[in-house]
Amino acid sequence: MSEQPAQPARTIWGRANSVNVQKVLWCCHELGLEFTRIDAGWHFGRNREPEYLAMNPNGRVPTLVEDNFILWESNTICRYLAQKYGPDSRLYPGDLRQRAMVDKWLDWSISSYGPVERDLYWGLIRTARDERDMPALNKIADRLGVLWEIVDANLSGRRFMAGEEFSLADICLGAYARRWFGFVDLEKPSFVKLASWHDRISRRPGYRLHLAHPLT
Ligand SMILES: N[C@@H](CCC(=O)N[C@@H](CS)C(=O)NCC(=O)O)C(=O)O
Repeated sequence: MSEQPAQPARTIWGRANSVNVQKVLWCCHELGLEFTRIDAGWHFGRNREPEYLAMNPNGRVPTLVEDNFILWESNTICRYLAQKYGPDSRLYPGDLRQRAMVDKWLDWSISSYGPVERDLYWGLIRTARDERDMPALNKIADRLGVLWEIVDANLSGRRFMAGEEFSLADICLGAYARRWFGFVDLEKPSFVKLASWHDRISRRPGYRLHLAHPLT
């Protein structure tokens, strides 16, 4: 009987309501990886302390620690985990063109989508109702609608973002999609293919465990 190689001691630093932490938690679930999570960031603090800054000089979450190996940047962490522990290349394909299709959405989500969404998330979810600037928030929702239209078009004839197989592209964009579909009180365009993709990925146990809880 072949023995499974021992898993390293794995710690993920970061609060569970951070979109960037959620991607990594979901990725671990898809790969069957165990971890200990330590709350850090925002009201939990810790991320400006010297010990944390020595691991991650950005003072941001998440940070992954495996034995003495330390890694930050959520999409990089997901890529690392998928390559190291997903030998069948399920989440991050070995074929370079297939892989590039995944990378494209990882980069797009963090460079084009995330920076626009941030102000909406804070202004809507983390601001008291009577202090919300709804006209400004609806303007951001319009900009995000234009971006989701690109995603919707990409899903034409594809079950998942990079083709027929679920991949890191679905995790990294799916974490943002969960928030988009959870936003209420906004004028949002609706997209059929986007909604059915989100429905498909939201049935995965990793999504249910790490993303389905209320937006906070
Ligand atoms: N590009 C970085 C961004 C990390 C980031 O900005 N994380 C946010 C949470 S989503 C954070 O650390 N905010 C400060 C805090 O929580 O105190 C990544 O993807 O890991």
